Amino acid sequence: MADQILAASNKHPKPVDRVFQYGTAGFRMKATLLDSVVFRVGLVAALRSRKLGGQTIGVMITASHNPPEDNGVKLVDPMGEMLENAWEAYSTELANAKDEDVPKVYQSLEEKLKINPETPARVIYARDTRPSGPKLVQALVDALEAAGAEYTDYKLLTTPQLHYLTRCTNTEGTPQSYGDVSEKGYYEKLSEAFVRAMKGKKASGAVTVDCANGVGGPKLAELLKFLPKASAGGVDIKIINDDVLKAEVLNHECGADYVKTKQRAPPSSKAGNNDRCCSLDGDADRIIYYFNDPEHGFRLLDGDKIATLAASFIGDLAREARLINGLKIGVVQTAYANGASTKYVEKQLGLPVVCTPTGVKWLHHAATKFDVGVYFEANGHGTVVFSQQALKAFHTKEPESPAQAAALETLRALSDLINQTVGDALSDMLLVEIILAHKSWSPREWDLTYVDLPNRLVRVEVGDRNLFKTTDAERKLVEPQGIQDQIDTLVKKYKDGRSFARASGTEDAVRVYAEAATRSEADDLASKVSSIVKLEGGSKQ
Ligand code: G16
Repeated sequence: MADQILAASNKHPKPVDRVFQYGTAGFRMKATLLDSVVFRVGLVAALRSRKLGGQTIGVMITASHNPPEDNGVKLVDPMGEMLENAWEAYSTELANAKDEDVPKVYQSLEEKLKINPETPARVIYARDTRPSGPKLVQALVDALEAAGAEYTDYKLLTTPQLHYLTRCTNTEGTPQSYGDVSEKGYYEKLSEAFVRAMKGKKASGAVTVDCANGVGGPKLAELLKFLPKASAGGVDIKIINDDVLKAEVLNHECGADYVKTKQRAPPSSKAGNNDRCCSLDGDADRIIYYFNDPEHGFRLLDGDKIATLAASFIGDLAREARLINGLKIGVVQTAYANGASTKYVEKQLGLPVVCTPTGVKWLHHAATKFDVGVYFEANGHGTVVFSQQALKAFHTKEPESPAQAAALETLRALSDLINQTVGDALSDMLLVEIILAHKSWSPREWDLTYVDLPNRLVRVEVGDRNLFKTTDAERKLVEPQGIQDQIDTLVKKYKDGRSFARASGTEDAVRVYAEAATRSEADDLASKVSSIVKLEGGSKQ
């Protein structure tokens, strides 16, 4: 096998002087630099599958919210979760090996991890709509063939669909079966659950969905074929920004990341006052809602607002179903969560909040400690996970009234609708639509649940982002030395001020977040902290 790996690897040479790192969501960079990385990730996928006794591993080729010329690759573990932490380091090691050392590093991992090379290796993969995708897929296939892995190409998928299919593949024919192993199975599962959860309720008005000109566009169009029409109990879903043929428009002035960071609707939006709108990101794992308030202007309903909406709704259902005392419900956030949302969850909803570093893998893990773990990053990446005990209770509790029976049925439907593997913009959108229909809420009523502290997110380009090291769930910098003291001194000068800086794991930049009692204070704090970061981070070459 070593000879095959070397011969195949020679077709995918590593760019000299490049150091690669498995970041927040796998490897991300300019697509032109990624060929050798994808090849080597293919080798890791084969090793990981063999290590897990031939369970299927997923590989997703996407750069999600990043610009069209970028691409990325990440691995999905058997139950649809993000790759186990230790394996990120093995991936990084193989990605950085000299070309001629690739077979040696592969074999040393095999030995170190006690992997039997005779065990079958199984991999499934998919990609988003970027033009660089097909060539990178070829690099992946070359690796899988050299490593003797079986593989299935799912072509174009959203990232959460690939996570879903990975879990379905590994649970097929078992009592834990997660669903039919097909893209169609995904649409059927979501639409059936949606119909059950909407029973007797009616959506009000239309929702306009900005698909970031990414893979979410065609996939949402496909999902619509399975959902009931608005006249038959469905939602009127209007799709915009679904051009996947013009590569350069992907994520350009549209999509969830644009709306969240710019705090404005895509310029192409033609939505009127109070119209319900949402934006997906380039691979449809994030969603942000918003609307234009005639009095207050643009209003953002971000991941925090989706989390609080979901937590309060599921909490109410659990109460109606008389399950509330037996279930631990909690919310998981990151440092980016608006301070007002954390306060609302703790004080108004009376639920515990856990803060983790950025990256779904951290949030997901923390959420599984609850029976109902609601996790969302403020940028709209999140989902709700249910423990086995919660699912059992939804299915076995004997209702004593029609209201209790209805609450239990909605809980069962939600547990089928919500993607248990990872944040999924399509499933999350249906969840929000269901909740708004149940509550007969417009986006304005949802927005009024609590008032966000004015905040600002700034992307600061520095000479070396790796100089910035954090602690306390990324809320404090330990390096460069002395920088946190400067930030602390500044923050004290602002009412309700809070600010932090951390190196991005998907972009070559440091992100600075600031919030304060007023818009001008939040902007001022963000700009001052950004200046400190720029100074300490060195100038860009
Ligand atoms: C990815 C991760 C998210 C993270 C985001 C930004 O999102 O999956 O968990 O919040 O990157 O990360 P960072 O601030 O480290 O750049 P996506 O949608 O790009 O896959």
